[in-house]
Amino acid sequence: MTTLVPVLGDQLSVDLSSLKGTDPAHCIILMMEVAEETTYVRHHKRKVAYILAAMRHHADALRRAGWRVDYVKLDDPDNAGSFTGEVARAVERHAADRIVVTEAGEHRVNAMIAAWETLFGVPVEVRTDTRFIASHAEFAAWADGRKQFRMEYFYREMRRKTGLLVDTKGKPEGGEWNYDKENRKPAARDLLMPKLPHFAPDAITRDVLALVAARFGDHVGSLDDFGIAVTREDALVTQAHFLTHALPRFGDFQDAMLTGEPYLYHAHLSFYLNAGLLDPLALCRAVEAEYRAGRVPLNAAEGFIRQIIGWREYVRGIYFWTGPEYGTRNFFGAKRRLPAWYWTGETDMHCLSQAIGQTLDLAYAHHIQRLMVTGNFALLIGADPDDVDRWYLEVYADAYEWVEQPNTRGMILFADGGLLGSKPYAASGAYINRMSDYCGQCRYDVKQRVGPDACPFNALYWDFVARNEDKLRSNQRMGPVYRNWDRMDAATQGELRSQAATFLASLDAAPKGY
Ligand code: FAD
Ligand code: DLZ
Ligand code: SF4
Repeated sequence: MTTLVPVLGDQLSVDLSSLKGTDPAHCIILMMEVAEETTYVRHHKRKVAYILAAMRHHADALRRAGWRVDYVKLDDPDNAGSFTGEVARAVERHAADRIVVTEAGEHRVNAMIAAWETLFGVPVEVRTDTRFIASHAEFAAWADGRKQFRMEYFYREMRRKTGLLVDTKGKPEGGEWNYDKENRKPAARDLLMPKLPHFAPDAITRDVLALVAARFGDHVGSLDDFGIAVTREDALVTQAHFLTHALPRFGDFQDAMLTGEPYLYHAHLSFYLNAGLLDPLALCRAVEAEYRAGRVPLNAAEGFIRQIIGWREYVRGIYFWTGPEYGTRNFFGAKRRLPAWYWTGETDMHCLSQAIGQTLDLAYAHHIQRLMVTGNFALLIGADPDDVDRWYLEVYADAYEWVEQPNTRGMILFADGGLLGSKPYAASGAYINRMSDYCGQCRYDVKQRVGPDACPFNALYWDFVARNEDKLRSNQRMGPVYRNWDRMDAATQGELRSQAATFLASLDAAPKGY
């Protein structure tokens, strides 16, 4: 009797559901580095290096814990190149008579898994991924029959379920469920801004870095100064560092952006949460403990917990509740290709060159850069959601489709027509100017709306509003925006639209990324 347990690259958790109740004496864990996963989009070099290095370290950790692990490396000459091909070889090699696997985070991979029983003629047990707080059934029970989804109501359910920041009478700590309005201070430069821990690559990671440099030289991004944690122990060091040094100010400066400061008071924990090195609920309990000990204010603790048990769970719920059809939605019928400079950062728009440049260096940008800079620009120019999805999936080391797609297609592009959020996050240059120091260092003038020096976001914003009037005017939350548009005289409206048309024509004439 041999049970084969395939463990995927984002399932690097010691208490993975597929391992629970499984007898190590009768089980082989299969871990596979496969070309299909490394290239189904052209992942950032740092992302591939992080995942492969974390996989290799996790295999060692599992072995130390008494498991038998069969690990197939990317450069193994017999490597079949896909999960299905490698599972086929392993079933044969180990005469496996059963497969147990934790469900995958992408429909694409779950479709592969669904075919295994027929292909290999052995029973396949697919287990729920218990690392999330809401099961698919719980999300469906919340979602079914609702005309409108709002993260806030789902989030309250998760607060009640976990008891996080809820008092003994079931009331939210401090009287409010959400302190979002206290999360919007613009950042000021501060010499005490925390520096992220850096982990020097060991021999295993150095091997992976050499492999990635040799094999994925044509993928975007840099491997320079690679210092990402690739073990659970080091991920826990980063978590502890965040709790002490960044969390206290996370709430105040959650939406802020500063030139040359990629992290500010953000956690940089999504890489580890999504690959399984850290446990989201344990992290939230640690955050709550910091608040209860009086070391962090409520707006920080609540703001952070909301991101994890609110947004993170909510986007996953939407991805699985809607199914693969969600990835085809295109409410505005947008079809503009992304410009080639999304892959180089070479643009005069300082906010975009900062957000993209740092993404290419680090495979990381914080939420407001993803949402209000690269995302906002993609929305305003009418970028094709397929291009935008692919770009976000490629460039961020925390990107797997379950989390990337609802954020991209739903949150930034409103391509789902308002399922995830109630109105598009469209903004002119004024928002970026308020929340960052970018505009002061830009060749464009954020105060101007037309003319050669005008900030492109300004005319693009009004053009987006006018262009999509038939789809958006009836949206109650867009009422004030259309009232402002209506107050402008026809000449002003015409100037704004022609300024945007000139800019868009120049984009269309420039090289494209895909
Ligand atoms: P912090 O700002 O410190 O937040 C703490 C944690 O909250 C994050 O680690 C993350 O786990 C969670 N979180 C916060 N917001 C979200 C959200 N909207 N959705 C899911 N989790 C959230 N996050 C990913 O993990 N993978 C992605 O592929 C991804 N793609 C995104 C694409 C777009 C267009 C946008 C707008 C957001 C995306 N996010 C994604 C959400 C968010 O930007 C990142 O989780 C965050 O920037 C990670 O950095 P951090 O760990 O420093 O986060
Ligand atoms: C993202 C990724 C990459 C780059 N490489 C591998 C790999 O070689 N082997 C593996 O098991 N997983 C990899 N992954 C993560 C998978 O793509 C991820 O597990 C699935 O998409 C399911 O979310
Ligand atoms: Fe970005 Fe406009 Fe500000 Fe330049 S002026 S940084 S383009 S918002």
